[in-house]
Amino acid sequence: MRRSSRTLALASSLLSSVLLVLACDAPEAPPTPEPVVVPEPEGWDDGEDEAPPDDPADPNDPEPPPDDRPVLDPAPGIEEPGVHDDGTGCPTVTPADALIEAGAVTAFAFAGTASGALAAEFYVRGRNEEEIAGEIPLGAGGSYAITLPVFCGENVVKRVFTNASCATTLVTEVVTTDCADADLRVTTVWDAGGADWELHLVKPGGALNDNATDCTWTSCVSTRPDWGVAGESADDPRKDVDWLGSFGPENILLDGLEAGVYTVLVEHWSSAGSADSDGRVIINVAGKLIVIDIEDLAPHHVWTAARIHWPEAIVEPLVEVYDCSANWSGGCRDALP
Ligand SMILES: [Ca+2]
Ligand SMILES: [Ca+2]
Ligand SMILES: [Ca+2]
Repeated sequence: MRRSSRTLALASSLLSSVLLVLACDAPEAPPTPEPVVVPEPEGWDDGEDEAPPDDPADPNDPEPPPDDRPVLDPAPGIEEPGVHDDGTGCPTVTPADALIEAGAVTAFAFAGTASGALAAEFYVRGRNEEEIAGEIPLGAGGSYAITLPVFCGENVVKRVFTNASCATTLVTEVVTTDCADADLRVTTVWDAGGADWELHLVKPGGALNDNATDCTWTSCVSTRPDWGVAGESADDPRKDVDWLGSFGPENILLDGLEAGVYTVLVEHWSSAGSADSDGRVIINVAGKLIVIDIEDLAPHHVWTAARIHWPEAIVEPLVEVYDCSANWSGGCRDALP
């Protein structure tokens, strides 16, 4: 007690000295003007008062993605091939391939087990910054099997397996050979409620479900329509990943486009699907990445997702939903687009 009283007395004396010095040294301050109060006009709210101030630039922030590119990577910054655990009680991933020499393919079947995982996502990035992403459905015990489009040359493939306490990222370098960098890749992914979405790429002047001008399951999986130069196959489209259940993905690639306007459409094919099924179309064209969200696509409805103008490589995202249930027979038979 005695000690603290002395300390207080000393502090008080020091404070007085400091105040005295400050008072002596301070220049004569001008009188503080009365603040002018401007009344708020009644009933007027331009919303500016609530706007948060702009954050000052932080020099430690990473560079923003160029051109407002959408972010698809579920594990940004994790690039080293191998398994990366972030958390505790992490899923056990087998096999954990760091490198896959896939050969002369445009798609690859990935399969394995992520024991202890409750959800999973994939991400593929090509050497020209092409990107796709989506969900990996997990079976019993965390087993999975999914065919993913891969790009020409070296790919970074990420599989991210999560549970309540951990995210495990498996990064795999996947190399394809004897390939060409396709001018255009169109990919669609959807959710558990979607029962067999169907991706279509219609050439300039073409029509939905016309086998000569629409690249889809009837025309473009085991055969190819002859687009571009007649008799030349390198400029024909290909649906290299087709899927009949939930989630997808489906993928169409085309190299050597004709001048004109291509149309991307998605049908919700099976009547067993949910009316509130969601998904997206991902377009990689001429170095651009365009992501178009699709919401509540009911069975036997058609979503016109984009028009692609070539050679300008301009993509027009669209929200055009068409109810084709009155004229559905192995696909929509009405005249679209
Ligand atoms: Ca399908
Ligand atoms: Ca051709
Ligand atoms: Ca929905």
